[in-house]
Amino acid sequence: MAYETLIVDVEDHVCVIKLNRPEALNALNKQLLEELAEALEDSQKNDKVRCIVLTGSEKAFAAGADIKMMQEKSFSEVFLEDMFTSESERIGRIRKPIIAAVSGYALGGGCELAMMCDFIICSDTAKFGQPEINLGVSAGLGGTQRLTRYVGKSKAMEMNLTGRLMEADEAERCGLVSRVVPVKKLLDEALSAALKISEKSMLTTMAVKEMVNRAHEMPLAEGLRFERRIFHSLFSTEDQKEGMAAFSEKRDAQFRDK
Ligand code: DAK
Repeated sequence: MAYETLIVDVEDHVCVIKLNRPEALNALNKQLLEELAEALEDSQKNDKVRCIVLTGSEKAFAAGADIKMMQEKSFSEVFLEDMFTSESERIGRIRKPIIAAVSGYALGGGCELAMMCDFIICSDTAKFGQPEINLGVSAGLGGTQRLTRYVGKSKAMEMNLTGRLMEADEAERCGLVSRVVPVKKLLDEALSAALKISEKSMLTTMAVKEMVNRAHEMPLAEGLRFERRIFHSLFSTEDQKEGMAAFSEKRDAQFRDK
């Protein structure tokens, strides 16, 4: 499938999706988000793909939603068209793991898109922020909600109220990103994490993604019960037998997603 705003490449069980609107620092518009939702759904259906890496350019992962596209819109237009709702919900329904590889600006909707992924590896040049307040609006794709859960109220409030950008080292310190790597190694590091994930049982991988995400959605007691029940159910899989046999026999496991 050919896209105008994305470059998509599948190799070694990993689908790399590169946002590709360089003239606008990968600003997110309807076309880009629709194409992204479609590319992710294709990856979900494609048995060859076991992990997805979402990335941008060295200068910008994405500098936010497209301001020029939004500038003249009225309340009734954005409300009635329910701007970005279906695209973001489609992205949120992907069950395979998605790693965001972020270099340069991840601002507004760009920061929110990175936070929709399962974890973020960023380069030492990355800058995160929710500067919508400077435009007279607020975040609208999770910048007041997910960011608060990632970094706590104080930093999220400061970033949303002042528009201050956060550099990579601060993002790592406060848990927004899992790791910071040199900019030239960003894609290699993200691919190597993706390849590691690709070697696991897809059943377990998808279950674990769902379990960790529940931590944000459920009270602790419910989350722990959910985790325990899924853990129990994984004993019904051939992959559990294979993984534990491989350990005992001192060999690599050959998972079959069964
Ligand atoms: N939208 C449109 N164009 C953008 C853009 C953006 N967000 N960011 C950059 N560009 C364009 C610039 O206009 C420029 O285009 P030309 O002038 O060359 O035609 C080109 O990209 C290069 O940008 P600059 O010349 O500005 O590059 P600099 O290196 O000087 O500065 C910068 C880089 C990232 C600091 C600067 O471009 C900047 O401040 N950009 C805007 C950042 C921003 O405010 N982002 C938040 C956008 S608002 C919604 C949910 C969420 C949202 C909306 C709706 N719903 C649920 C409905 C999200 C809103 C946002 O993200």
